Amino acid sequence: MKLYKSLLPAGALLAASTSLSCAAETWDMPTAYPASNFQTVNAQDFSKCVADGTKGDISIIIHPNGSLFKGNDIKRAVQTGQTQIGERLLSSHENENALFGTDSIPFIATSYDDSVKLYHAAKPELEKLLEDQNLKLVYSVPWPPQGLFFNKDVNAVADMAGVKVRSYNKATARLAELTSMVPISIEAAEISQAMAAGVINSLITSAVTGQDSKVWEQLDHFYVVNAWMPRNAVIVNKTVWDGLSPDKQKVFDDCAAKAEEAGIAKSKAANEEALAALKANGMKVLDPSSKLSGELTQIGATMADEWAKRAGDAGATVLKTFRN
Ligand code: PCA
Repeated sequence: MKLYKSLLPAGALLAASTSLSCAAETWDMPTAYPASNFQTVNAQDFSKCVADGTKGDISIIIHPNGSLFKGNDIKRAVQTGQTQIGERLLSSHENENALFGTDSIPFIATSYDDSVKLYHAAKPELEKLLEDQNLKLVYSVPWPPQGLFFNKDVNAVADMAGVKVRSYNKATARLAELTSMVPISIEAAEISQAMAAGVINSLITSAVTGQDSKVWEQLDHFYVVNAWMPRNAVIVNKTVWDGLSPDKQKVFDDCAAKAEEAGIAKSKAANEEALAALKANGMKVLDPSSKLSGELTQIGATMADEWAKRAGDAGATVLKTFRN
């Protein structure tokens, strides 16, 4: 080795050692949604932004649709360093802390503008919570507003009794309970199968996830309820983050800001496209009757009170900041 080194010109040695210390790294990024979904497309763009910004030093490989880790396991996998980075619906972890469910309080933030305002109000708290779990929040993008899919006319909450509905977080499960439906927790990647098998016959989700799941094969009604706009968050292992040079951290911050902005536009466009696809596949896309809408508003108020109790002072501060 010594002999070999002595044969190399000084410049070449320096170049060799520099490229060694910045050896290109490949990171794995599990996500729970299909490759074609707007969240995943946005993550691909983010990955490209990071690759370009770090001149190829960090390649982030996206593993969509729960293929590397199932949705519910992604946060823990990033936390424990089984993978460097991942994308997860944070409200699914509301059992750890009510603040993770801030984006799923019914009828609080149901427009994109309000979703962004609520996110910024909650962000300092979320960052603290995540940091305590060895995680760093990179960026977050809202899903389109949540509605209700059924295989029949539903004109009042009474029509929902006994319906088996897929749940994905505490809010969906609680809404099911308060409407006498039966909540069943199912990963997004398994919705189509669960519907085909008759395990569920209803969904509380966006038109986009309805389209991703080809919901029209089993269901025929989508009620545009605009209940809430849950968010996916991209999180990175904090030890990995702390190991990045300030320059690389800046690349991540810049790409994250771009991803948050572009993500909103992608979410809006995906919603329009999905609503059209539901109709094109024969589904009725409907506004809820005034009876149903009134009943859901009341249930939403109950859920908001329950959330406020769980979230305590920190939750109150978030809502106050949001409303100011
Ligand atoms: N799609 C995701 C979360 C909210 C949404 O619109 C899902 O159903 O899993």
